[in-house]
Amino acid sequence: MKYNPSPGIFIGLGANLGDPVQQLTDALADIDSHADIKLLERSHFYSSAPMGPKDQPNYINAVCKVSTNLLPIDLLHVLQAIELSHGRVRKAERWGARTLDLDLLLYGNEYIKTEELTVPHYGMSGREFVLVPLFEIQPDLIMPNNQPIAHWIRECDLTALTRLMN
Ligand code: A4P
Ligand code: MG
Repeated sequence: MKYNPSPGIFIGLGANLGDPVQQLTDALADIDSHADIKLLERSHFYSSAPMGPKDQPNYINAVCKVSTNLLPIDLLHVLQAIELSHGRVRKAERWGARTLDLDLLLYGNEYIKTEELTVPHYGMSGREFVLVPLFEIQPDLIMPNNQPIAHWIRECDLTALTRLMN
């Protein structure tokens, strides 16, 4: 079933170590400068309270929309290479602090479930720091469960989310 009216490809960006605004800015430039990826749109940056362990700094989050002829798994590998080039160290702790996290949120209308890749991203519909920037760039999005994104935004607690000037 089709859930995404404009079959875009959306990537979630997050960081809470080092200089998060700079890392997100650099990651967007890296995404756009890749030969097979074109950056179409990006949201504002948002400051958000950490989900998961609370003894970590606030995050900076954003979402971007791209076009690419890469297959989803190849796009994931490009995103992981960009994470590593920005000093990302994968740790055992779930939801711990990181210099850069790039999640493939949606790839058109595709459903993918392999050991390496789940699309739509499993956590996107419950996270205000994903939904609000996604809404900013695609307000007519119908989420994978067939409800408009506006419905999910209404359910969110937005008190710990602040839009930045960037
Ligand atoms: N993977 C499967 N599907 C995907 C996908 N759609 N996109 C696999 C990206 N990766 C995907 O990811 C673990 C594995 O997920 C990868 O090897 C990949 O094959 P990871 O980035 O190494 O680990 P992670 O990010 O620590 O785990 P997880 O569970 O994905 O964490 P989340 O969900 O990304 O959450 N609080 C705020 N305010 N803002 C945040 O951005 N982020 C997290 C991390 C915690 N708290 C946060 C935020
Ligand atoms: Mg991740």
